[in-house]
Amino acid sequence: MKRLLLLLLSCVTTVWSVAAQPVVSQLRCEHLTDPVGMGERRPMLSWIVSDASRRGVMQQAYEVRVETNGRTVWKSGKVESSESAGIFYDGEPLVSNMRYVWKVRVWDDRGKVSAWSRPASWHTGLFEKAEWQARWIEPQQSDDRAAMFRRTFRLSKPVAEATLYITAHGIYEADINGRRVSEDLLTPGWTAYKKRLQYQAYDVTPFVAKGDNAIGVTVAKGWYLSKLTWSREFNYGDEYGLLAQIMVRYKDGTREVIATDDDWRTATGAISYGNLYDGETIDLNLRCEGWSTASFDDASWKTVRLTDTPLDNLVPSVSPAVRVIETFKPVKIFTTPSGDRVIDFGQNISGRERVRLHGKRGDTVRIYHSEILEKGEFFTRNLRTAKAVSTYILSGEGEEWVAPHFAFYGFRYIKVEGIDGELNPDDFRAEAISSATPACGTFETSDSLINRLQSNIKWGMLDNFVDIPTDCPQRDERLGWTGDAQVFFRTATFNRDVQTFFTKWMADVAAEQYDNGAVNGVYPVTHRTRISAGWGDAATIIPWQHYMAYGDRRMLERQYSSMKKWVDYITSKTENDLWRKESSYGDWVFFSYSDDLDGRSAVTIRPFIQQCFYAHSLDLVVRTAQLLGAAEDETKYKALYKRAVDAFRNEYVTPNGMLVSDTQTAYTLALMFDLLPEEQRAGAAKRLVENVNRYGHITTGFLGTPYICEVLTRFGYADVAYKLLLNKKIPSWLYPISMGATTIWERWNSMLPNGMVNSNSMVSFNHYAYGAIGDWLYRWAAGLQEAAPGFRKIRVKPYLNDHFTSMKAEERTPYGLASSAWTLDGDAVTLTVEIPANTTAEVYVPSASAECVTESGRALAACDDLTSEGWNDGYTLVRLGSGRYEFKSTLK
Ligand code: RAM
Repeated sequence: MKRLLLLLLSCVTTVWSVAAQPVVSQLRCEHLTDPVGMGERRPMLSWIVSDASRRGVMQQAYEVRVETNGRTVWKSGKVESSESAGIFYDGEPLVSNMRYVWKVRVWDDRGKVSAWSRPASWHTGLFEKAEWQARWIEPQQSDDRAAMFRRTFRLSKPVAEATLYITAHGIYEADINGRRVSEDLLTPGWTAYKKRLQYQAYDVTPFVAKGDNAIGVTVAKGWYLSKLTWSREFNYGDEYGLLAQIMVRYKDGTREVIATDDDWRTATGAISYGNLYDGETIDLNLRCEGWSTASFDDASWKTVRLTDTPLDNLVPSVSPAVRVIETFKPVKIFTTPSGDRVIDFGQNISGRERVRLHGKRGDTVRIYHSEILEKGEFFTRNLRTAKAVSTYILSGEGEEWVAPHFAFYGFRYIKVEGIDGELNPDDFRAEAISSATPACGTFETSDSLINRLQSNIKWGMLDNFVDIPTDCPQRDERLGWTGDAQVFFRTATFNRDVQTFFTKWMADVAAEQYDNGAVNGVYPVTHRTRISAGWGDAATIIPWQHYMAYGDRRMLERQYSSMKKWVDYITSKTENDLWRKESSYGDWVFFSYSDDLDGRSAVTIRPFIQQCFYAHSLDLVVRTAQLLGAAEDETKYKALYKRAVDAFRNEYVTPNGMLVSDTQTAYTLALMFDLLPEEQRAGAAKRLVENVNRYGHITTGFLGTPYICEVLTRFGYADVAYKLLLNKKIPSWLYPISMGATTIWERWNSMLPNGMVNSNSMVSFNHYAYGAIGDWLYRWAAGLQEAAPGFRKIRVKPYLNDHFTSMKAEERTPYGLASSAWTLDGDAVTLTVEIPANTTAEVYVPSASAECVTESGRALAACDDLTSEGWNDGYTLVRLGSGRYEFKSTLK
């Protein structure tokens, strides 16, 4: 018994002493977990420190070790630093196509050292173009069928490591020895192909072996060959192309490369489609069984054409590819009044159906896609010219599951044609696809409608973050609209970790920015759009907000010249410091009446909006110049900024503080961007409130919507912001929910209260822009904000509202999980916060006085693990370090 007790005691003490040490986890290289094909020569490393056993944990020092093939290439030694999110590799020069394994340990503020972390790795890409032995191959075929390429190869010795480097003109799927090498979809993704074509790298060691092997790659049209935009006038080229090489290292250290060359063979098979928008056809009778295995007989296949296409546009992928992220089962199968057989999957998604087919040889099954029912009928008018149909021609060889490989659709409903008898729910699935960015935030309240709104915001985002941030996933558009991405960016950062997703896309913005600095409305560029305020400003706003969210200033370094070019462009268009001439998009889809006899539509004149964004972008360039130490630029742009603001005040603000456009968007932008003199701000906020009360609802379009609630809250009208949030009548965020929405709509009235779809041709049920309210939900309502770039300092300041009994925001910051959760029971408040190690926080506890606040049952004065700084304007301010804290207080 005594022994047992002793044993127990020693277990307890070991657990205790282990827990009392810092722990290092979640090692990432260039923000990714164990990336393959990483292109940086000095990659950025980061990790997360935690220690649940105590509060106020700070890293004091770290040590990193990196090795390759058992040889150490970097020993950082013990470095005194609290930095854990931006350490640059500083060892021996990295070699291409090599796997590096690294680990880290840290010392905390008490000098306690952690154990070495579990090892993580990165695998370098190809640093030099000369390392590509592959040449582009083409099938010499120009019909709508997907091209198949194959080659057998013999590996003479046991393999230590094999890596596939691959890209295409079109989108590809690669198999080795009959197995798909990755779950990635739509690769190589969409970029400004002429300047930047991504290649992917995959560790294919488990796929190959000594002896005979085969690789097979299917290439379909994708973004490269499809005619894009509603006018179907743009594509990059008319020939499929493949560039690939498998780099093998044998166990004896020798190497071999199997590359695209004239030994490859090509044919067409089961898959065809005319266009990305129209959908895919699979003729199961034309399948080539076993075509990516070595024993397949390809005697009837054609030779390929080798081309001299230069390789200088190749860039490594930096961001997770598109994948299936969730699968849905049918929630309802029914026949519409006009006889269509329809399946409802319950959620509007981007993706594809997966269907189990059984039928006779030659039977044709068609699956149509739609986002919405109109009066109970399957509705496709809003797809415009996109056919969005999958066609399967059956082989009659028993039942099998099929799905499109290279097409995706925006849909919640499918219409099924060509299947006899009852539709069996077990035969149908819907697979949602999205760029596989890590989930990082959650937002939840006591109101199920607001939770539905949060879900719709999240799905609107997932459905539209399909390799690039698109406006919508369903109609003949699906383009990378800058304005939409700009207004939604902050909300995006709260829901998913989008740092690499935007690193990739912003590189395309910079790559295809016009020579005169003008920023197009869509990237990659498919056509010249209007050059517009709020759209072009994606070039300045996204890099700056990216830095604020993630703290990685390389985004600003990379984009800095693009940012300057954009404001220089605007400056070149100004007269007397006013940016007036331009046909911009204004406050796109703001609230208006179709028959506006008395002028109640909420029109904000476009030159006003332009001047707001001109000044704001200048402001961001000034801040960036300051940060990057570009003193001359700073002086130059500061002067321009001052002139732009003065011109704004002279032109658009009356002496009494009314704005020339007396609209919600006008006051919101002027206040959000700090354009009014101090003494006019409170008055402007009052006018904004009066305007909201006059209408009784929101009237903002894309540009005012992200900020209106923030501005109201900042100026003391959180109650009005909540009124807007909770309004259920059209136009409002909750109206679509009352109509059954599962995503965010393009227009406040995409569907009318009578159940009819808005008669306009531009009416999507999956545009995320209005979902930009999400940022306010996290940062103001729940009160979780960054107080320094990358959440190194955190501010928790919730705005309570008695419509709710609880609200909670959680966010995986670069330093770990932070959260703010409040409950309200009459006047009694509980505020629970969680602050990650290596950060500090200022927490504003809603309270009637500092005296009524307790933390975990203790009066603030008795807490030695935080500092209380007294009460002001409804809040008691406390400063604290990492840990979980529970504050209680009362509002009266
Ligand atoms: C529409 C797009 C997008 C918007 C532009 C101006 O075609 O759907 O949402 O940014 O126009």
